Amino acid sequence: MKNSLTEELLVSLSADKPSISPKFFYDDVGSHLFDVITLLDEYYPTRTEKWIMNAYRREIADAVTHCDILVDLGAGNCAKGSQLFTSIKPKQYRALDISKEYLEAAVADLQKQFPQIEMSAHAIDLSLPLTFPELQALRKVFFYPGSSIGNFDPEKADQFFINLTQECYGNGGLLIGVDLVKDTQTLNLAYNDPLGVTAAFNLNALLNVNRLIGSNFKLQDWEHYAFYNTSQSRIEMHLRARSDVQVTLPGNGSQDHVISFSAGDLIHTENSYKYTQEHFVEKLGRAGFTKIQCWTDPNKHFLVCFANA
Ligand code: AVI
Repeated sequence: MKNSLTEELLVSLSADKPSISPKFFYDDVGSHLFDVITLLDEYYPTRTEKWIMNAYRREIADAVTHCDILVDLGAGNCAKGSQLFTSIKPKQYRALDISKEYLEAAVADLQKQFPQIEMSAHAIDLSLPLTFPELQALRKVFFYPGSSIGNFDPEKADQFFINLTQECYGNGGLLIGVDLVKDTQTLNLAYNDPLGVTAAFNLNALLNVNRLIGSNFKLQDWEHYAFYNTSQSRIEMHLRARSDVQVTLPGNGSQDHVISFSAGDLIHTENSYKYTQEHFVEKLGRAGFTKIQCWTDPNKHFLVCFANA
């Protein structure tokens, strides 16, 4: 595990455009920091999605019709998934996330409140194909809220949707939330909050990498840098070197690897794509989803869709 992670990070950090995968954000500290981000005034997606889910609760439940199992992709603290329990009434709830300890604690809590729903928690890497042969006979509703789909490159998002339509076997669908294209100022502020929580979330990836592979990133050498790239319709998050920096990645038995960065060099940590409603619906349709129903807020800042497979 340690060796393959070291190898992965050595390749990504030594590339022409150095990067650290966003999956490294979500250790225990990072997961909690993300929860705090969702409470910030500047970070509108979470509360706007919640507003849509509440305002259109009945319509959404009608669109979903029947649900044998709610498969919560990227469940986090399970707060969003559990809010659907009373309206769509799943018989089973399967929570998936990258951060296992965090997820298990959340599901254990929830199970006490909803003993009638059969629940399980599973750690997964959503960048890999999903397969649920044991759920084939059930009507599955995949739930992917929070615009996490925006963190996939558009081609990867297409693959992800195709994977989900196949896993539904014609019986089920996808309930998904996605952030919409809007004015640049609102977007930039959402990823540059004055309290510095997003900066801490971004920098924490370095601490997580240090812990996982024994590298020696120092927080004081790096700063948070995020901006909206209009031509790509995406927020880009980077860590920018404050000075010339050398980082050592342990060689695990062989020689250590030293990577040099100059002041101003960037490590790309995340893209967060923003879509127009038309483009997003077209994307779902291309992947094989049908009867796509959409709901949005009065400012058209965020979009929720239910797409039948
Ligand atoms: C998880 N994901 C949808 C968040 C986003 O908005 O792309 C991650 C995030 N990064 C910085 N702030 C929030």
